[in-house]
Amino acid sequence: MDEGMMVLIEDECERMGIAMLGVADAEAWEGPPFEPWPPEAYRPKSIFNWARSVIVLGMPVTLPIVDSAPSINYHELYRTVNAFLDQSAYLLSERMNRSGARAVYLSRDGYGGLTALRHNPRASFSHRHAAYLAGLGTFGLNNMLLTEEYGPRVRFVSVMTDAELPYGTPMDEDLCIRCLRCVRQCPVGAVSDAGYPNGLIDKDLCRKRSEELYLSHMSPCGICIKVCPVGNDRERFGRQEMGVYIDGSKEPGLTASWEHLRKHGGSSE
Ligand code: B12
Repeated sequence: MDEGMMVLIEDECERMGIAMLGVADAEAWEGPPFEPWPPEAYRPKSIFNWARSVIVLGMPVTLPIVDSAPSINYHELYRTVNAFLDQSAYLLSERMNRSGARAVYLSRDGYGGLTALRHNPRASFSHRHAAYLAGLGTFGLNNMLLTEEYGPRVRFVSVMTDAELPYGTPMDEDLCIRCLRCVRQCPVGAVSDAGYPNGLIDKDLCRKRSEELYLSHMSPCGICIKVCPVGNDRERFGRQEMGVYIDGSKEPGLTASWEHLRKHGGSSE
């Protein structure tokens, strides 16, 4: 066990301002906890045969901005978080390489735009599964990994390394309460009530919705993560009242602010 390397990783993450850090055992992909599971070629040891650990970094998308989605503000926040995750994972991997380990980061997404997903709707590696195995959260009906702190409003990136690190294990408690809000409020009906992994979302319907929003600079959609009641961020921002997503007249001030944010910066203004 390389405890010195783990201290270095924690220090670097603290310095960079990383909100969530977890480590998964690269071997943990080999005994699938459920089916379907990422096939052999999508597992860490198939991608880099020297991989022993997968480090997962997570950063939140801030609730009041997700609340305004679809909007230019969520569009920009999404881009900011993506760039920050990739840069942080790159910096961490290079810092580890200078300290004698092998470390490689895989981009937080790994696809060249929505058109590229039309024929191949998968990336080469799934950060959600890495975060699950690292013990950062559990899968929700919306197919997202739900976390205690931010519910599904968190994005991930992974670093594969040959360092042997202290591993997390999947959480016992299921964080999804099956309230069906994500199922009922998805504007294109892409979310199934069967639950992950039996009810995988209709990726093509979701992708098409993002494509439409992209034309007005308001992608991605974000509704299935904003209507999820799970996450301590709801209390922090005083946003536990969920009815407002269905009936806006319950809190006219709040919905007026969302309308205001949506009216600017996109070509639909
Ligand atoms: C492609 C993609 C999309 C596509 C398809 C969505 C999807 N559900 O896969 C689109 C553009 C529609 C999309 C939308 C969104 N996404 Co997205 N997306 C990705 C991306 C780039 C790849 C996912 C992937 O391919 N994983 C790999 C495969 C192995 O996993 P899988 O699809 O679940 O596969 C299962 C089965 O299909 C089967 N399987 C997999 N491969 C194969 C192959 C064969 C041959 C077989 C038989 C079976 C099989 O096993 C798997 C396990 O059950 C990831 C980033 C990443 N690289 O991880 C982000 C990611 C999953 N997205 C994310 C987010 C947040 C979103 C959105 C909320 C964005 C938004 N709109 O605001 C929406 C939510 C949609 C939803 N509810 O699912 C986050 C999730 C964070 C979290 N907390 O969980 C990720 C991890 C990005 C990130 N870096 O944080 N996304």
